[in-house]
Amino acid sequence: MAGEAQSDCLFCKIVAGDVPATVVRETETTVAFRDINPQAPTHVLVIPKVHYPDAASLAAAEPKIAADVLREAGEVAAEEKADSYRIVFNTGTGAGQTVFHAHAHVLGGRGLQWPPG
Ligand code: D5M
Repeated sequence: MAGEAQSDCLFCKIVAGDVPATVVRETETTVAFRDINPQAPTHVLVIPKVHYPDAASLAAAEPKIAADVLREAGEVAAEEKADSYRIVFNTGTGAGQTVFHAHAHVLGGRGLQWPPG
């Protein structure tokens, strides 16, 4: 059913505590943890606890939780003292999405180029 944990999903396993992660924040609806392959001094992933394959499908089904993810991304940036930062939702393999559980990348702590590659 939509939103239910998927047994083959890495980020559902992190939510369940079955795969370790360096968690920096947790709320009733979200978990934020450090990316295993950081691309900037601050590189934190914010995920909803419910499973949706990407940010747009999350927002369509659970707009409040999608807003929770965005708010938590801002809280992470504030805690990391990143006054300039980028929130990225890679969507689809062509855009570099490799984990099909909605997640926001929060990147900061260095200058960020535009446009991204
Ligand atoms: O982003 C998926 C991101 O997930 C990518 O930057 C690596 C990160 N990742 C993968 N496995 C882990 C674990 N176990 N802990 C923390 N971070 C992880 P995408 O936008 O799908 O390419």
